Amino acid sequence: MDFLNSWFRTGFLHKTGLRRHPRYRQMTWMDSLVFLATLWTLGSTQEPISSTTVVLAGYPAVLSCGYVSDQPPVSVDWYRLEGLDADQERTHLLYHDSGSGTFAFGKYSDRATVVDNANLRLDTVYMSDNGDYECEVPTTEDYDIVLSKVRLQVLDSPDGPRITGYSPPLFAGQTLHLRCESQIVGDVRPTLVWYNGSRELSRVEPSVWQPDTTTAVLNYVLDVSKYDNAKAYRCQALYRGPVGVRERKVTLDIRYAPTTHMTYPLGTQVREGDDVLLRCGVDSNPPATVSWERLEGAMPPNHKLYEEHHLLRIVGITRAFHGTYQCRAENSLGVSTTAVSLDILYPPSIASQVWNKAEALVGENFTRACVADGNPTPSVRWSRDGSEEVYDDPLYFSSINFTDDGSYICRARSSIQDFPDSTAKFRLDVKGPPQIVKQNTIFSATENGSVTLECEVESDPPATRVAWKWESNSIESGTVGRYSVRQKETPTSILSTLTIKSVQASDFRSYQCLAVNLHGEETQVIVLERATAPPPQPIPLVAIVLPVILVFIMVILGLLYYLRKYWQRKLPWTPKYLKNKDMEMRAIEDDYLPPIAQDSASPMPLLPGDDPSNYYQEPDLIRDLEFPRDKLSLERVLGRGNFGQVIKAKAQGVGGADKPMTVAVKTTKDGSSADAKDDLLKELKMMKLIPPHPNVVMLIGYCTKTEPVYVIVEYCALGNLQNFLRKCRSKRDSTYANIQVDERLLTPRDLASFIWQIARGMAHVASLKIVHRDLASRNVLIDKNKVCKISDFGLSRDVYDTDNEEYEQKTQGRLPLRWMAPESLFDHVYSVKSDVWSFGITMWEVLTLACTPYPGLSPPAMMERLRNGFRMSKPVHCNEEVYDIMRKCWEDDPEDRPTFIDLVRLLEDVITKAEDFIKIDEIPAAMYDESNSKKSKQEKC
Ligand code: ACK
Repeated sequence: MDFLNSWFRTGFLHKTGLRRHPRYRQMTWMDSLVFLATLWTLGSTQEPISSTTVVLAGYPAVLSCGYVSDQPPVSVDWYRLEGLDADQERTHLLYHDSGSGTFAFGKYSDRATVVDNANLRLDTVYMSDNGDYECEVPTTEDYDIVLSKVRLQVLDSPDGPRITGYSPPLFAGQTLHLRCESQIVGDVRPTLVWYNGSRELSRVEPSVWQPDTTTAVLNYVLDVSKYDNAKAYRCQALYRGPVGVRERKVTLDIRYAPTTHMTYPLGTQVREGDDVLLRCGVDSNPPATVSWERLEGAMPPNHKLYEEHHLLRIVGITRAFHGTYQCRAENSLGVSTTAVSLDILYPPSIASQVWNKAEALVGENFTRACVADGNPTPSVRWSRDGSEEVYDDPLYFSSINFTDDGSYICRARSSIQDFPDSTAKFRLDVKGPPQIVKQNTIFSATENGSVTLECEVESDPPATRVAWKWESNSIESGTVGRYSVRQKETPTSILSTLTIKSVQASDFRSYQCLAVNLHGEETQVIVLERATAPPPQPIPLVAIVLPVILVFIMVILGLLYYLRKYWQRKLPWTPKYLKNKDMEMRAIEDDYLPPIAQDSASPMPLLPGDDPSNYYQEPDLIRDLEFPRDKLSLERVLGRGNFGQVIKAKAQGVGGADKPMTVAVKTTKDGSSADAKDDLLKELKMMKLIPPHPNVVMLIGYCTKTEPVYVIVEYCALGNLQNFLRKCRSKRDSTYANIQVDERLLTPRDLASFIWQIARGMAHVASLKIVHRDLASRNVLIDKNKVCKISDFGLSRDVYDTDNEEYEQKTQGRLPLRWMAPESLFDHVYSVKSDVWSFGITMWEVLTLACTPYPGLSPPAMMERLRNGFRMSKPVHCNEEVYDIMRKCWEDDPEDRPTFIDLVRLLEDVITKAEDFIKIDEIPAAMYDESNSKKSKQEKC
């Protein structure tokens, strides 16, 4: 009966709505009928929905029954309601819990449980679980029940994130407030994250939301710039469980004015003829329109625009279209421009007027500029045709000389290596009065013999007249009595000869050779002396056998002559020769000792060729050599300067000798200042301190008691070494073949010997603690035996050499800048070691046959270079060892330079192997060619 009542209550009553009866658990089927009849007559009563639970499909759900008590209920029944209203309402028991056990029915069987006394938990909900549920819990034994109706709303998925706050157009500089919202469904709360690309910008965790919050919100604030254009901002909602990640993104469209920059060309230097591509990089939103212009004027005719790519192309650009190219970009928000300056590079080219031939008069200043165009600006240097020396531009000659005659090449060179040089050449034709080439100015003859005097004239324009004059005679050509004049013309000179037959005593005199041309005249004094040696007697022809004897004698004589020449040529001056002679070697060593220690009894060092009788020796150092003026007969001027002159003279009774001695007399010129006289006296004072030495010009005497002051020194027939070397240049070919027939012919051995002798002379001077201060080849004299003698002592350098540009003007006087050591140039310090420096320069002069040192460099340029450690390079034709010696003389620190004694020894070692001392074949031809033979001492290499 119980079972029937139970079925009746759970099945029938429940389905019919009778369970809503407050006592339906105690109802019998009769009660039910009465109650149903009441319901039917009263109408149905609906339970209100007590709560709604929203869940996501796939997640668990807990439906609340609303039962609140400390005691667990007697039973719990959960029903699923079907149908929309009470009439149609049907219920399914899905869960039953009572003292006899718990039951879950149907599709809830494996996922429904009761938690917290009466609440129903579904482990996983499905979309099909959407609907209303009811729970029934009796509270007391009197069958009172608690009924609760719960609505379960199952959502497929949450709404997902939504972005608000952005509405284009947006302009750079504005602030953007982005908002991201996403739905919270029940317990399913998302984490919200803002991203820019993969970069996380901000995040909010689910725990911050209150239980009843239904929307998760995350804001992001941004000051936008143009760089945010096209950037995507993402908002992600991360749900635990099956929903997972939901995302929304927004792409910004930021508007801004254009900006421009030049992307091509990469450099601003282009070569003429190249194609040039210019590209303007434009950044703008909305897009800009782009145009090009050339600020200096018209665009090149051959240009093309590619608007789409903002490109400008110029085909084969020319230098005329250098300048600034500008690109202009414009949109609704603004304008921007950018420019590039194109520098068009092109090779050097020299303006054609440089090709003109130029003429200049001797003594004039001459300048010629070389105008060269090119980009980059080319460096312009001048050189002389056939020479390696270079000169700065403009080419400048102060007081031009015949030696400057020649072709000059201007070379413009670009710093860009593969641009070819541009060259132009012009001929400089130097015109001026004739020049008498000094050869032999003293001739000798015997009485009744005949003699031919020679005078060689070089002239441009050609000499209009060359004549011989003496007393009242003047002969240009032809024969007058015993005198006949002939002229032989060569391409470069006229050789005029005066032949005197049956020479008479009155013919021993001086003659003038006069040459005249358009620009002036020149006179040379030529002296005819009486020959001292008697002419050889003719060998009488006696008989027929005589020719045989004659031939025999001639052969012997020839042999003797040859041997004599051979030994002469062996150059007894070389150290090698001296080394073989003990006596003389000792003499050399003695030179290294202070000569003060030498007494008059010890032999003076002799060099072969020295004539001991020529030396006027005095035992005392401070010698009184006052010479009687009337014993001096002046002959001719050897050379003169502004204040002084050197005169050749005969001195009678020197050292008690019977024969007159040929001497040179240094004196002041008429009208020269008191300073000039002082200088000469100073030089005399210095010379008096120097005991005789074969390589120092010897003081023979002086006349100081009355005016003019005469300083008498030994005569050196070959003049100064500088002039001598320059004169020797033209004889090169025969010289180096060693066919020696003329004192002007030089061998490498000669040059070696000169250097060595100068070192010896200076060792002597240095041992006396005398500083020369002006050692240079022009101040070395050379006698007829090619013995070098140091001369020009004291401070009177300018007295005899005023036309010598080698003394550059300084405040107190002219200074030999090119010969001076750095400490003298820059600090005015002079010492024996600064003389050593000058010796190195003198050595260089000898080896280049007297080129001007630092060729091509002006004095300031030379000094600047010297200060920076520059030294002259090795003359091509001299060997390394010799150059090494020079370089030692040019050490910066004076202490590092050798002494003159060291130098004598070093040179002995080197020049004993004199064969390769100078490499003959490598001597630059231009240095010696015939045209140079007429060059003066201003010779530049
Ligand atoms: O080369 P030179 O003929 O030699 O020209 C100069 C000129 O005088 C002016 O200095 C010459 N000279 C100087 N001293 C002497 C001397 N002692 N013997 C011969 N010539 C001399 C020098």
